[in-house]
Amino acid sequence: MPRPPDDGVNMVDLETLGWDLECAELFRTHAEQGLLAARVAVAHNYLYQLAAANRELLAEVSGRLRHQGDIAENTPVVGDWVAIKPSQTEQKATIEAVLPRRTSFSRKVAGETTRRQLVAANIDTIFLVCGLDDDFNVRRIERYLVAIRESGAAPVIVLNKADLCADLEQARAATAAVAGDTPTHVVNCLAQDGIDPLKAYLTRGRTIALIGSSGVGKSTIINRLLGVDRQRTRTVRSKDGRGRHTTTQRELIVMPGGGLLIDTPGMRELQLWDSAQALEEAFDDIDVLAASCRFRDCSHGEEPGCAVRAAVDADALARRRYDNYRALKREGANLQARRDELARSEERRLTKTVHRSMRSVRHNRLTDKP
Ligand SMILES: Nc1nc2c(ncn2[C@@H]2O[C@H](COP(=O)(O)OP(=O)(O)OP(=O)(O)O)[C@@H](O)[C@H]2O)c(=O)[nH]1
Ligand SMILES: [Mg+2]
Ligand SMILES: [Zn+2]
Repeated sequence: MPRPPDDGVNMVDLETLGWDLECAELFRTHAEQGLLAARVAVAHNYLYQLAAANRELLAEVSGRLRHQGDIAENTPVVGDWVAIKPSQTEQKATIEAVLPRRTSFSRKVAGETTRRQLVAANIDTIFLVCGLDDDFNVRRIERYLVAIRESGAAPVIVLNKADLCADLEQARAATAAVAGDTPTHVVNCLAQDGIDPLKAYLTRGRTIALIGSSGVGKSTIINRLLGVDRQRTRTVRSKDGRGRHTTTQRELIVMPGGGLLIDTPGMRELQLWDSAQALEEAFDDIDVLAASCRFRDCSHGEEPGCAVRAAVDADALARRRYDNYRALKREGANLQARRDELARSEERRLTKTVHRSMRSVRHNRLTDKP
């Protein structure tokens, strides 16, 4: 829960939680109905821990909301602003509406299912945390940057575990080659090195989510920023327990000095969801080159006159970046095809249902005739 460690009474106002004029505008009709605003701190299966002005409370989604409209839009996730009706018993409330999201970080559900999973909402900045140990991988950074761009939040790259890096300059250069204008910070949590520059992002009302693979040090960074060990981190002994997640829930934490942090469990794999546009933005160097391709719809594969491939051949564009771009693009196209197929079969199902009910209406009318 958003519990400033030095503050038992928890005196936070809505602005501290990120509320602003835009929120107020979106909330206007709910306010007119006497509902209160709160922010989702933790989303359990059916129960939500909320932070409201000067208090925390538990809430459930109202039956009406659960059965109306779009499930994804109406299912609260961490970071969401919700309209609540407090109940008589002070601590419990019902969620009557979820405010439209300003930004949302999502990914495709792991595995074969074609479903989107919303990770967090209304994030301003995302710290993409990477470990500078053996696990360091710039291709993964490229992939995450596409997903972050898709979310609408501003990316910041945090290279952690600098103490475990044999060649820091090389790692920096490799990151710079894929980062574009994304700010990059190098951190060593053990020595508390590089933490202060991160504090500059913690301004009042700004929401920062930390994402990245398991074990890269997201929770450790939060503890360093807080100055107390609030988040559980992986113990040194279980270092070999690869793939085990120490953080198991997403959680919004109110920072005592201002700003909000969202800790998230590490992701084993990040599959992109809606990446077409974000991909072109994240690979804007390729996008610029593509303007000189002979064909406007050049896929930068086998077509003649491809400026992107020419740049690769001339060593002006790294081959591995080009390969990753093509792989991510293929992944996006495959997903789109599956989503289209799903939409078509849903449509067929609907059409069938409509026809069936039309037939039965017709049949009833005929039999009803005197
Ligand atoms: N050597 C070194 N170890 C670090 C550093 N930062 C964190 N660690 C260690 O890395 C391990 C994993 O850190 P966590 O903060 O639990 O990682 P996490 O990203 O939160 O992991 P999940 O919660 O599983 O997603 C812990 O044992 C930390 O002590 C660092 O800068 N250098
Ligand atoms: Mg963690
Ligand atoms: Zn081309």
